[in-house]
Amino acid sequence: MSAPKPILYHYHFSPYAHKISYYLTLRSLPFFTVPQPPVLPRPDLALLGITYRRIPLLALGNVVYADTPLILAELEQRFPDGALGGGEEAKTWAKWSDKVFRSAVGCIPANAVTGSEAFRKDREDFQGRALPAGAAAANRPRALAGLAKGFEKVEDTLKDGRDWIMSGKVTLADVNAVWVLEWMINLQGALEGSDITKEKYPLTFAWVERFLGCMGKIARGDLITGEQAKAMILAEAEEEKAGDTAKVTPVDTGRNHPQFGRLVACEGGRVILEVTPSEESRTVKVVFPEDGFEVATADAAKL
Ligand SMILES: N[C@@H](CCC(=O)N[C@@H](CS)C(=O)NCC(=O)O)C(=O)O
Repeated sequence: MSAPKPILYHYHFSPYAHKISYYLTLRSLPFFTVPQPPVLPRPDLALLGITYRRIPLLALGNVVYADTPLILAELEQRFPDGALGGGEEAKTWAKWSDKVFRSAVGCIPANAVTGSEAFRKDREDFQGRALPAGAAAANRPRALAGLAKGFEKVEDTLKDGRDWIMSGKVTLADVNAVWVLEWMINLQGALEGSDITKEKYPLTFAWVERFLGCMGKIARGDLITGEQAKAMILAEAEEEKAGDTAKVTPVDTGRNHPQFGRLVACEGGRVILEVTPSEESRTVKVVFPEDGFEVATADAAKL
């Protein structure tokens, strides 16, 4: 049976979402895009009963997948012909880039789109802590030092002359590593005044360019509305399943926006919730990795 055409919920400047759009581009996999606002609320997701806030999300048939490593694993499995591979080493690079991302956020210049007061407030909710205006400048040297470590790691990996992280061909390791450095290189002002330059990290800058070159034009997907996406996703719904009410919460960011649903399975490193959107009898499944998420089950009343 052929896999359904993926539906990607994202906004164009989300670096995590780039991991997925770069992957889909490299694989030449056709997909739909439901553009999302960069801050809450996200009515297109509310239509599906999704309260988890992080972007990107990817739907395949009736199932919505959260968290980029899980999304990529699912795409590799569902579209095996030409899969990028990379195994455990690629997973290590995903964890590595999560860490570099935390430094990269501190290098976003104050005048970027993300510099507005509304954005700052939204991200306080996302981070679950105060982000006082002006604190970014004080934190910048530390953030740049963390980011430099990221560049050093890639420079060191490439020093034997290899073109790609795992040597001869592009794998998931490249996708998992490149998005965060590419974001910083191309975000105007992010590296300003730092010693993170082409001269200091020539192999890394060349690898980022090689990656962008081999992707060519980044695929944007066929635009659809949230209503159209909902219709496609619910058209595939199965009969409602029994299950305890559960709450799934990321351990790090976005903790104020857990996902509720009926717990239909928790196996193979995945947590599967079934969600009934309001005023609907049909359901949608939302899948999270166990890694990086807390699962609590109890009476609906107690959650
Ligand atoms: N571990 C998550 C992290 C995703 C993440 O942090 N995404 C950012 C956007 S780059 C986000 O959701 N920011 C808050 C928001 O857009 O609501 C993943 O791999 O999907």
